[in-house]
Parts: sequence; structure tokens; C-alpha cells
Amino acid sequence: MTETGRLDRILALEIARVTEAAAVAAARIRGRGDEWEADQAAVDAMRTELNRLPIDGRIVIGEGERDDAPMLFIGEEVGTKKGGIVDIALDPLEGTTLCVKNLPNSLAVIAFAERGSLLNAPDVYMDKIAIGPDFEPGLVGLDRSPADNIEALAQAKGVTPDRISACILDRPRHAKLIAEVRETGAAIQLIGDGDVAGVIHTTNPHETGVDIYLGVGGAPEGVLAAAALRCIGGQMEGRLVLDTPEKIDRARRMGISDPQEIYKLDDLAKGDVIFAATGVTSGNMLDGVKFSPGRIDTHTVVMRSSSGTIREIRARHTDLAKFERP
Ligand code: VTB
Repeated sequence: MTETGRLDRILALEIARVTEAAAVAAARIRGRGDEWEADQAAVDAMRTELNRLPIDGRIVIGEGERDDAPMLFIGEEVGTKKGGIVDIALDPLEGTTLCVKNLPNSLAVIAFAERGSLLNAPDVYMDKIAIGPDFEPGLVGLDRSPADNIEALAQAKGVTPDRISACILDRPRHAKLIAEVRETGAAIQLIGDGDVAGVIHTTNPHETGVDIYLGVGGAPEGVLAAAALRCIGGQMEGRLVLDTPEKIDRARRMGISDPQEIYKLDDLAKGDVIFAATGVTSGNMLDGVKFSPGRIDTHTVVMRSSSGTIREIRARHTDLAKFERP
């Protein structure tokens, strides 16, 4: 952190190297069906790059708890230690299945935040709702029915509900939600995986066709998506799904006392946040990694909450040795 208590501005460029490296490593295994290998390649590459950064970093949202995740586990310290103190949320390969099936919208994702400003979420499910910027605060919420939320959004947009499109993960657990949304007349974009992208897509309905994100996905992905919305604008709420005593206990040990709490965007990610994502497979926000002889192209978005700047970095890499495993 700088004297002003904010994240060092230089990190807003350095962060791109981290997601680029993870995306390139994962993209080499794209379409090959091996989820474990794709994940491992992305994790290794991200970790190597993180450890080159001049930060004193601590992972708060990572690959899992230490025993289940050999690397980039919650609590792991990364960076050279010769720099600012940051908390880190990461998913080296968000949408692993998408990557190994070569389907759209798998991403390498990371967020840096001031210490203590990201929700320390256990690796459980989270019920989520998100819409883009420019709506009155509290327009939609998890305390209301899907139909009420769709109708409120339609009214605010000056359209009928059949002009609204919701993005929902295609899972049996969402059968009721899907039926309720369809009942309103709204369309649904069902996605196989990748709800970080799904939430971010609400911020640009013109390009993505997504007005609202609804449903239950991973809590870590919820915190990452919130970090992005803090930078772009938009509204989001999340509620952890703590449906067993064991999960309630795990959450309590991570400092969560009310298992029913509805978290607003600022509860999920507050303070200064820098977010970066590099496309692994092409999607409607980012192009995937492109390989050609002697050259690799990557497409990254980097955003910062304190300035609201959104940078797209299309990089053409010709020194390919930097992507070789150490
Ligand atoms: C979502 C999605 C992820 O997990 O969070 C999902 O965004 C939720 O878990 O890409 P289930 O697969 O158990 O429904 C992913 O699909 C994978 O991390």
C-alpha cells in the first residue's frame, strides 16, 4: 500500500502478467478434456508470476484450504515481500470444464485488495443476484422473489419482462428458479459454468444479452465477481448457502457469525480493488489465447475501483520462453 492507504498504482499493470501467464498455460490444454491438468497448469503459472511481484500478498480466496490445495491455498503468502501488503482473491482457471471442452468464457481471474477488505468466504455455495450499473440502489434483492426482481428490472428499463434476459447456471438445483423466471416471460441464458463471467456480463447487456444474473454458484466466484463489479459499477448481493452444521462451523471459524446474512457488494469487496481477467477461451467479453508460430496473443481486462478505469490489454508476446514452466 502507498502512504494514502491505497494499492500501488503500478500493480494495475503488473497484475495483467499474472492472469496472462495462467491463461496461456491453461489454453495449451484447452479442448483436451483433462480438467486436472488444465487447472494445475494455470495454478503453477499464476503462482510463479505472483511470486515475482513486489507485493506482500496473502491469499484469502484461493484454490481451497491448505490440505486440499497444494498451491495457492487460502492463507498462502505470495510475492517478493518487498512491496505493499495486499489480500488476494484468485481463480487461475475459472470455468475449467469450459476450457477443456473449448467452450466460451473460461477465464484466468485475480483481484488484489487492501488487507481485510474481501469477504473471507469458505468454499461453499453462494446465492447471487447481480445487475449492471445505472439503476437505483436496492432495485433487486435476494429477499424478493425472482419474479419481483425481473419485474422491477423490466420497469426500471422501461420494457416488459419478456424483454429481459437472465443468466443462470444450468444445474438441477435451479429447476424451480428457471421455471419462475420463465413464468415472467423473461428469456434465460443457461450457462454450463463460469458465473464470474455471468455476473460481469450484466454490466454490458448490449454486448452480452444478459440483464440479470440469478442463482447459486461458488462463494469464491462470488467474491471475485463482486471485485469486478466494484470497478465497473453494478449491484450484487450474495448469501452463503450454509446448509449443514459442518458448513456453519467452517464459516464461523472464518469469522462469519450470521449464516443467513445477505452481503451487499461492499460487504463482499470493499476499499480499493484491482481486478484482472484474461480470456482462456473466447467469450463475449474477452478473446481467448491465440497461438501461432513464434507468437502468442492474449486479451486481458484490468480494472481499478478507485479510479473506475477499465483497461483492455491486447498483448502480442514473441518472447515465448517466459511462458515455459520454470
Ligand atoms: C460456479 C461456476 C464455476 O462452479 O461457481 C460453479 O462459476 C458452482 O459449482 O465455473 P457447481 O459446479 O457444483 O454447480 C464452477 O462451475 C466451477 O468452479
